[in-house]
Amino acid sequence: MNAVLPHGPRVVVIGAGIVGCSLADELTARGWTDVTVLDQGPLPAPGGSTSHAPGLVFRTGPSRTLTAFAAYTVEKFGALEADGLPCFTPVGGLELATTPERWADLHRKAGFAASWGIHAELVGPARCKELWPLLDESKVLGGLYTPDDGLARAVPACRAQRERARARGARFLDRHTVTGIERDGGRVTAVVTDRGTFPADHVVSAAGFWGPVIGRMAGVDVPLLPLAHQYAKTAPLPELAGANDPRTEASRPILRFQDRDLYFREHTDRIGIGSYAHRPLPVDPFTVPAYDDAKDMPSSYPFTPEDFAPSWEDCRGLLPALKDTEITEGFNGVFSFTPDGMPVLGEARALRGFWLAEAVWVTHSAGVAKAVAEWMVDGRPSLDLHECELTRFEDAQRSPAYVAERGARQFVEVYDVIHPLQPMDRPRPLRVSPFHARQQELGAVFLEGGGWERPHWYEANAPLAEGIDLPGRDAWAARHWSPVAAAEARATRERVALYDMTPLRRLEVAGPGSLAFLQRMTSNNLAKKPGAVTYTLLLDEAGGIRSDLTVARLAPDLFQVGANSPADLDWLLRHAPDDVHLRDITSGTCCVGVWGPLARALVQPLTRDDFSHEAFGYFKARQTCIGHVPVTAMRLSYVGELGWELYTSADLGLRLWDTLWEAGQEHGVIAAGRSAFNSLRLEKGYRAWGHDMTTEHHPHEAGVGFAVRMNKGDFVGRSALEALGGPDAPGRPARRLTPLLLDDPSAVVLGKEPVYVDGAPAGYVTSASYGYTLGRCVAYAWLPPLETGAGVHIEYFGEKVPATVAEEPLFDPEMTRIRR
Ligand code: FAD
Ligand code: THG
Repeated sequence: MNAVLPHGPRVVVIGAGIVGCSLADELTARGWTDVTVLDQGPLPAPGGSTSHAPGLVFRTGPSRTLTAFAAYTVEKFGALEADGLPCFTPVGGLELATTPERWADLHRKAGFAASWGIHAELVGPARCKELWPLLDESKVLGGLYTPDDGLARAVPACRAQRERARARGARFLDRHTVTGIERDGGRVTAVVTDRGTFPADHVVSAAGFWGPVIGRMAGVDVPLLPLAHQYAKTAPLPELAGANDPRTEASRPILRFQDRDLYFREHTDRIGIGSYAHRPLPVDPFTVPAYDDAKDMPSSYPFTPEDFAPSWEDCRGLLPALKDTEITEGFNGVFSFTPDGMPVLGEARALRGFWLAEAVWVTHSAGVAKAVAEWMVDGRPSLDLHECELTRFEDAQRSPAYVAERGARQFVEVYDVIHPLQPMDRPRPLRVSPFHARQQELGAVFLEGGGWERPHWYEANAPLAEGIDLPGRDAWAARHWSPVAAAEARATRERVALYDMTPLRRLEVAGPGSLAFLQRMTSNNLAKKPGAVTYTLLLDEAGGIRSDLTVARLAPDLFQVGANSPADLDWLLRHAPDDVHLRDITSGTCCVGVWGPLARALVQPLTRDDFSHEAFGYFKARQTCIGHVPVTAMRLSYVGELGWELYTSADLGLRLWDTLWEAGQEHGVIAAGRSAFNSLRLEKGYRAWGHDMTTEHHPHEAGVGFAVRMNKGDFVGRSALEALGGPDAPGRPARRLTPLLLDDPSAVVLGKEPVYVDGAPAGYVTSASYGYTLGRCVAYAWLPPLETGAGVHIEYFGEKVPATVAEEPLFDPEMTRIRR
């Protein structure tokens, strides 16, 4: 019986694991109380991954969003009680280093902790031993101790949240198997089960690794791969007799031995061991047995001791007390892996009202539930979710083969030390530009992004690097980097270079409603003559930056949009009226950026159109021919040099490249890669969306207020910006995206490092690169407002690197190099 009359739309949540229960709590707390949670299994432990999760919560990692999710889980479960005990036990967390590489990485991780506001300490072997007396400390170089991490009691946390949600009107129906999703006109209308149909305005699939099965019912691809992971328990250890209260089970920190893909926790007088060291054990979610047919639980497969054997030796090496005991129970438990290791959240565009909250660890569950509830109830989450949104995947990243290969790879790499630029090695190559063969001939070193092969530098340019005097780099910063990038940057500033801009997302917006639509969706004024290009922002209703775009008006009713991620297309499609036709033209087209002081000398002889500054101004576009190739030429440059982006269809791409290459020989043209590109754009102060700014930031504090025209008429986000007033609106922390120059010309940072002001952490680096023209490393950081010239410190692998607040743009403030 419902205690209160339900309010809000009818919500059906599929799955009563930690995500479904947390979501019911968060939705009902926000006044949406007509919530029905269905599960095929019996409560309280319906048989999904949550039913046997050991509940380790380590909060710190490279993703600020995941850390924020986890921090909320700790805070919430810590205050939530079941059986008179909190649902989170702060035993602390200890990550061990047994190799110099890991020890260095823990220093980097301590930096993430400081950046995201997590208390962490690097500790020596003696302190590790004190924290975990069973350790053989001679194996250990040191550890990262996070005193506020610990153990979530997942099943009790489910119960406590169910009780709260129930008191507010939610109902939980176990033993209801969902068999279909009903829809009408692109919206969900009901959820069908073996025991009746449940009408719904919103349906959330919180079905864990069954996500693809529910997704198929809804016609939505859910890009996750279920994999089994081994968890085992030892026999009782005499060393732990009486050490722990059987109700909380543990008092020593949760322990990670990542060099051997292992983690540990106490279960009163036994030790639980999780291993990622074994071969990937994928599970087909479509063939998982029903609850009553499963031997134990549907998410639990029989333990395979042969897979555990090498790990057991590693355990005994680290914890010698285990030499006198054995494994008494174990299982292969199933949970979800995605191609990039991140959750899959959000509403499917093709089926409105159908939401996903999948591939979520217990660690992140409460934070995810809060974000999804905000998204559903308020229309937007307060946290930047771009790394987690369903819409982040390219079409080519949705195939079952891709999801299987990358998902399995995520399992293998889960504890590896991963460099921020390190690409996955398979499946590659997947997407290549038409210039790929030429790039290979030039010795391109490719990294991968969005499925594309992207040259980072070209070994053919190595001779150009010989005369350049560059400071040395530490081994980490030197990975996926080459001094050749400096030569490519210099050639761009001094002569001319070709950049493959094909992966830059391009959208075509056509039809009679196009202008009105783009005016409403973006912040700058686009009501200009055909031939104009405008830098503009996609804002959300709260004035947060969803993306930054270039919009070229090619004809009165035809626009080409330079965008950032697949989410941009999704966002625009959601809002597009019937008289606007929107499509992504990236795959069928290509783009070369021709940039540098000699760009005009290179291009002009290839076209009959006048490419002079007077005839073809800055931020203008026109259709012309380069030799035999019809192109759309746009005069703009993310690297801050004279030049054009030249677009054509994919079939003509190679011809375009060859034409430019040949004509460029007399000007010393080179091909240049993304490493130089990123350096040049940072010198120029151009923001990279997703790194430097997201929906959490508004244009003024991000330094792109110039792209907002408040007086052009209404647009999405306008009223929110008006309400905010200036950059330092009351109720928001005053902060600026701040340009920093490192004082020591030989110092480098890479991004996400903490920044200290007056000795205390005050913000974090968003992106950074050596500025080869400036002779200093450039770093952008979110910081409280500071005077130009103020001194700060950036922490890099535990070292405090001095840096100074600089004046933007750092390079060519008069724009003499571009506007000429
Ligand atoms: P689930 O708990 O799987 O819930 C989904 C529910 O959907 C299930 O109850 C299922 O019955 C129901 N369902 C599915 N299909 C249907 C249908 N058709 N109709 C009705 N109901 C349906 N995470 C951590 O953070 N820390 C850890 O230490 C940790 N250790 C782990 C150890 C092991 C061995 C395993 C397997 C996982 C571990 N995880 C850990 C991961 C964590 O358990 C999961 O990510 C998390 O529990 C997923 O929660 P969920 O609510 O999304 O899914
Ligand atoms: N090229 C094209 N589209 C793009 C990008 C691009 N869209 C996505 C992303 N990159 C957008 N980012 C920028 C950032 C800065 C500039 C262009 C694209 C830029 N800004 C000038 C400035 O700030 O001085 C001009 C601004 C203005 O005149 O309004 O050039 O690389 N096609």
